[in-house]
Amino acid sequence: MGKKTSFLVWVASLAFSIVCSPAGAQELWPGDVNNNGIVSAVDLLYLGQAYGSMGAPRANPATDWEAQALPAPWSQSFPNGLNYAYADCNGDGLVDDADLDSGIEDNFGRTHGALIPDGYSNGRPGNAPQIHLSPSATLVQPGAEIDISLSLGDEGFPVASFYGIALLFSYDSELLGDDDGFEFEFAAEGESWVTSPKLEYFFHDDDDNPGKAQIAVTRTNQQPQGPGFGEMGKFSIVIEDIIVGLEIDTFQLKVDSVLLIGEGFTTYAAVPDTATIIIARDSALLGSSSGNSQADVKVYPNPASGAFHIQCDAELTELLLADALGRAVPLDIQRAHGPTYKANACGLLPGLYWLIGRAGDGWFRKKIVIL
Ligand SMILES: [Ca+2]
Ligand SMILES: [Ca+2]
Repeated sequence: MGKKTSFLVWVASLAFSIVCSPAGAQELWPGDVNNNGIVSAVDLLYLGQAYGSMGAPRANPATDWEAQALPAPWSQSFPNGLNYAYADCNGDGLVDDADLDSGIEDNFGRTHGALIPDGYSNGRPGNAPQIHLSPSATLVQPGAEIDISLSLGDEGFPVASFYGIALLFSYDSELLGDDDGFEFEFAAEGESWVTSPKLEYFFHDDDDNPGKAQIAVTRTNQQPQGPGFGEMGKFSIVIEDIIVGLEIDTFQLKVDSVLLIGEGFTTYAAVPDTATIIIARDSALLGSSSGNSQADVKVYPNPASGAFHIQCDAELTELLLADALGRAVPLDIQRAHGPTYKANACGLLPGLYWLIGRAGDGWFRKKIVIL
C-alpha cells in the first residue's frame, strides 16, 4: 500500500469513527439511539427503523443513565454507519417496545458529551408538505378548553413517503391551567393516517422544561407508507381561569423543528405551522348570549399603510387592536359614513395585527398587516 493510499484509508477510517463514535469510543447511553448526545423524539425514529432486529446482548445490561459497553457489532447499521446495537436500549439482544419504555422514556431529555445536531429539516411553503395545527376555536374566554388537531400533508401536497416523524413544539405555558392544561392524544387505530404497526411517544415536562413538547411516531416494520396525508392526533389545552393584565392575550402553539423520515430512512422536509388562539377577558367580545354570531366586516386596504377602513354591517360598538403578541395597541378611529370607519395607522410598527370587535350583535376578528 502506497503512502497516499494508506493516508486515504486513515482519513476514511477517521471519518467513520467520527460518525460512529461521536460521544466516545464504543460506548452506548441507553435511550440515545442515534448517539448524538441527547435523548429526544428523533431517537424513536431510529428505534423504529431498527425495530425487530436482533444481535449480541450486552454484558451486565442496565438502563441507568451511564455509559454502557457496546456488545459485538450487530449485522445491520443505519445509513450513517451507526450500528443497530445502539437501538437495543435495555441490552437484551432485541429491539422492541421495551427499548422505548425503559430506554427512551426513562432517560428522555438527558444529555452526555458534546451534542451533535439531530438533522431536523423544516421546509418552505410550496416546496414541502405542510404540517397543520387546527384549533377548534380561535377566540375564547379564560378557562376555555380547546382541541388543536395535528395533521400532516393535505390533498394539495401529500407526503410522498412516510416512515416516521419527530416534532419539537413550543407553547405559552403561562397561559394554561396548572393541571392537565396541555395534553396530546394520538388518533385511535383506524382514525390515524399513520397505519399500524407503529410506536408513538408524547413528551412534555411542566416542571423542568415548561413550554416545550416533543412528539414522535414511527412505523416498525421497515415498510414506509404513502403517498398520503391526514390527522395524527389532537392536543387538548385548558386556558388559565384568570389572566391578569391584558384585555386580550394570545396563546400560540408552534412547531419549532420537524424531522420527517421516509423510504430508505431518507429525510424529507415538512413545513412547520403555528396555531394562534386569542383569549379575550371581556365576554362582550365573544358575541351575544344567543351564540357566537359572526359580524360581516370588511377591512381594506389590507395590507395597509397610513390609513385603512373598517366596513361593518351594523354599528361598531367595541374595537380592540392587538399586536401579534396579544398586546393592546391604541388606534385612532373615526366614523367615515354609515357603519364605515376610518382608522389612522400612522405610528404603528410594521407587522401583523388583530382587529377584534363587535358590530351589532356579532363579534369579529380580522388580521391586518401594517406596512
Ligand atoms: Ca439522540
Ligand atoms: Ca432491547
